[in-house]
Amino acid sequence: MTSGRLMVFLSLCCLPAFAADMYEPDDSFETAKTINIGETQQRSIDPVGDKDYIMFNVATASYCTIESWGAAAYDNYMYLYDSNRYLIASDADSGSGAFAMITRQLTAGAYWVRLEDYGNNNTISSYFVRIESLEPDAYEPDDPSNHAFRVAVNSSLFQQRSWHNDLDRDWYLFTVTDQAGLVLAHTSTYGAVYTLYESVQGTLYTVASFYSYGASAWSRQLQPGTYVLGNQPYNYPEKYVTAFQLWQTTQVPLKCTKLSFKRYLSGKQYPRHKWKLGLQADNVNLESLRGLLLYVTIFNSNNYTSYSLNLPYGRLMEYGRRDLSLRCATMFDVFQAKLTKGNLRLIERISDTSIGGVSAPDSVFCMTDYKYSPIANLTIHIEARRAGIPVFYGDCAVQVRAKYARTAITASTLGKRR
Ligand SMILES: [Ca+2]
Ligand SMILES: [Ca+2]
Ligand SMILES: [Ca+2]
Ligand SMILES: [Ca+2]
Repeated sequence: MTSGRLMVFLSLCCLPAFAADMYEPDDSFETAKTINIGETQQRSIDPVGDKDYIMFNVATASYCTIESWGAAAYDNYMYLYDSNRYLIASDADSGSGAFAMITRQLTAGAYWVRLEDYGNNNTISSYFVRIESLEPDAYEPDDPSNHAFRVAVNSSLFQQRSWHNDLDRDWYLFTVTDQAGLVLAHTSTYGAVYTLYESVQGTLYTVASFYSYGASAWSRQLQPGTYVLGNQPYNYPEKYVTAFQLWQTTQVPLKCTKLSFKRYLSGKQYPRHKWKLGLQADNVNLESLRGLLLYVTIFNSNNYTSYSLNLPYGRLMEYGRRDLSLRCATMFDVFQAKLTKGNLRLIERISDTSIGGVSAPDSVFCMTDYKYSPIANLTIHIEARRAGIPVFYGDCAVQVRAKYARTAITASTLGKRR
């Protein structure tokens, strides 16, 4: 005891430039000072031969990292002891520079760390030590049988989670009653393995596996059923972020509210054409359209021709912040989706005068044969996809009449439509 005090005294009086080690005396298990998980302590190894014992408690079995760091000139050594004070790990240089760091899965209990100069022949005027532990995430326990996180259909979720130890597996459960799509995004440092199972009367059958490195996304189309999704660390326990979208493909009632086409022939080397398409789908929420691609096919059953259009030509729709509409303008067209009285309305206008631009749907309007079959019976199919997987679809039929004039061929919908 006397010598310990003397050392502190010497340290204070002879090396005033350096902060005293406020945790001294701590040269034995008995005199070790406590460090909390997540706490950083500044210490010193002084005089030569000083040992710093630090005690910490692990509340739940978890992956712990004891890290030390300091000026590059220094070199230390670390020992880790368990509750019985048995040495379970030691390290020289796994931390920054020549500083020691130990990462290890620890069961609940008390532990001791001993830090000293490498070789015990120098002082370390200042160094830092910190203990981090991967805590169980907020969704634990989540074993697959009765605690898995239930994912609602037609929803998205974002979770910050962890595998707090080697054995932790995190689980999700969901039931789909129709064709459905699952899109999963995972972000972590060391990677993940996801396994999708179908649960049939409590037995899990593997459907697919997905390996994530860093940040990855994965999508899968699902048949009706109950599914369990489990993940585990690919390399090491760590914190991670997972995001899901799960939706069922739904059929929506679809109306064609406007369909007109005009092709100008005169005075132009290349034909100019304009057309408008208005589609109205009931019970489609504008919010649900974010990030979707819309595919529209128009089929003429008179001459078996079809015209396909990807709205808005492969670009994701973007929110118009001012008027609550989704809008996309390209070089050739303007596309809009508007929410009107709870319904989706799609409006597309093309005014194409370019060479090699967007091709006009001449054929489906029966233009080549307008004299003999001026009425075209069209079927319009719309499909909204996210990550290539259909979210909803709708079909409607419409008749158009083709007209001819000296300068133009036009087509318009027959009869009054809403
Ligand atoms: Ca010390
Ligand atoms: Ca000490
Ligand atoms: Ca977990
Ligand atoms: Ca878990």
